[in-house]
Amino acid sequence: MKNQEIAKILSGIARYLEMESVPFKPYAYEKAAITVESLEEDIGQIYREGGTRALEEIPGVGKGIAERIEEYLKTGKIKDYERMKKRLPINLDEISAVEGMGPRKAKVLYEKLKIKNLKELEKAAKAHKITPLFGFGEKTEKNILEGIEFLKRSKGRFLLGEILPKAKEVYEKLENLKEVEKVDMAGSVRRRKETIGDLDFLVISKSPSKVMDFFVSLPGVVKVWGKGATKASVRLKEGYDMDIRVLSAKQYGAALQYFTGSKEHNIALRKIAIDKGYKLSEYGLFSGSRMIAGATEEEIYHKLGMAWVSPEMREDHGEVEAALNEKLPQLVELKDIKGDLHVHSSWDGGVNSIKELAEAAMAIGYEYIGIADHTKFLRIEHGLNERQLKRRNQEIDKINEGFKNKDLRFKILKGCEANIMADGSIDINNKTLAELDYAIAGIHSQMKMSREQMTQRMIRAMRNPHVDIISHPTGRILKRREEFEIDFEKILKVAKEVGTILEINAYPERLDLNDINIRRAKEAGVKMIINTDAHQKDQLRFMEYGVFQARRGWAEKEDIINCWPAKKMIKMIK
Ligand code: DGT
Ligand code: CA
Ligand code: CA
Repeated sequence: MKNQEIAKILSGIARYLEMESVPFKPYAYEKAAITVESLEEDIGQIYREGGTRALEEIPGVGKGIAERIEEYLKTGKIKDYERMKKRLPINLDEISAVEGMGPRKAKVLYEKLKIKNLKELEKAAKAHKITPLFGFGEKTEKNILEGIEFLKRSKGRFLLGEILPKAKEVYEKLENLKEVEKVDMAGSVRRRKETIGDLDFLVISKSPSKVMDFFVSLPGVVKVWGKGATKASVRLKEGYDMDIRVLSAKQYGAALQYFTGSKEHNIALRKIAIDKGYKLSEYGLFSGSRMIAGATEEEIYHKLGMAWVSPEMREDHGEVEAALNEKLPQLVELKDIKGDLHVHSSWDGGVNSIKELAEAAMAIGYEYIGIADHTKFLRIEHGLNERQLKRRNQEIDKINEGFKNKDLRFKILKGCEANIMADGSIDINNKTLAELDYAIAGIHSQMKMSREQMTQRMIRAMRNPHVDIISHPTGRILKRREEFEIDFEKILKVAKEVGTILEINAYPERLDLNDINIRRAKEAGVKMIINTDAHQKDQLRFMEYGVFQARRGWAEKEDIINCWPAKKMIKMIK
């Protein structure tokens, strides 16, 4: 599949066009990149079967873009793009990864200071060479250095959302190998941690050497760190590593338990074993020299006097005590989700029409979908004003009417994702908010406020009786932007008091609330909702990442309002 490569190039072109200040086009390319990236079909296949015509059927792909995709599929490159890169040889991946550094700023920095990459940017910021430039104040220099520090801290870790699909591909290939009796992912990817250092696989096989040969010659392997009789480690072209171990069935459970981690969970478990006079290792649970468990994880946990613990909870955050005392939560599951209330339609520049989104939601088996278009403050996101919202609502009413006539129980809910202004007011008037089924409000600007100010800002928004849900409550973007400063305890207190629902945003870069905040909200009795923030229909499948995060935060069905019966949920948000 060339989808990812092509998406990357389209988004590269978008950034070059933005550097050149070409109007509208960057947006179109960016949008096409998002679509191609989350396309489930192989784009090469689409082209082979239907030519550029078929490519143009992909939402967001027009004639020009289709031709460029064709050029890439035929020749392996796009001439225009190569020219752009030659003219402005900037490592934009590096530079624009720094929060606040867009393509236009990168261009100024290249033209004035010949800055091409992160290293040169850091050097220039430290030497205060950026301040004297037009439009780059002293604060920018500080922000750049903070941004670079943040990047360094998250370096070498990959988003679960980008790496899990790849892990699944490898998993399937191993599973289909006839020498493989059983395969599992282990490590942080099995625990569904939001970022992943490397992938770990465990396999049962009687012919380990065959499995080793297969593993080190998987497509995309660019380096073999090591290859032994039963274990191997490789580097993939995308920059991450994968480890594999082959085991016998007898000790597979012990190895799976050990290599799933976390290390902290394992240490806690080993202590329980010692207290019982046993010894626990990756080879099994032993009483003296006699192995008393090892084939499955379940028997190991049971022999230790505890219930099996879901991998997402294995962080030594109290799960060991809970498992000993039969107090483990009934974690929420993907199949419990009945709908998604944070979806952007073509009204605010999203890719799909409301009808297409509704159909996609029905295909998943949802009972409802909530359209939460951006509102007017967010001009770059084509935010809607009061009048446009009204017109959009009419369209929704009409589609809903059609569903009713066809006896479909499915419903589209009228929402919005309004903007919380710096003073905590909402950018849409109360009258219009009252006409919606629900309103989400979120912070999208001015994130560098003091903790006190930010807390008051959020609280004021929550106290607006028309605001039902706060989207991505801490504003973080993984590997890019730290959470903003906020007194989360206070937020929880007010949320509990006025019944505000906090969002678990399932978008892979956000996953906001994070696991720890989810746990805190649950304990404070604050209700949450898992939403995808999809900007196109294929992104509705991001829901699973939100569910993983919710499980890592010990959330149960009753904590998550879109697991409730639809009627009860609607009553809650009205
Ligand atoms: P990652 O790869 O950084 O996202 O995180 P993990 O948890 O996948 O860590 P990794 O790949 O280094 O090791 C996989 C598991 O193996 C880890 O979760 C627990 C276990 N493990 C590795 N090293 C140690 C160790 O020194 N002590 C203990 N108790 N367990 C270890
Ligand atoms: Ca790992
Ligand atoms: Ca590893």
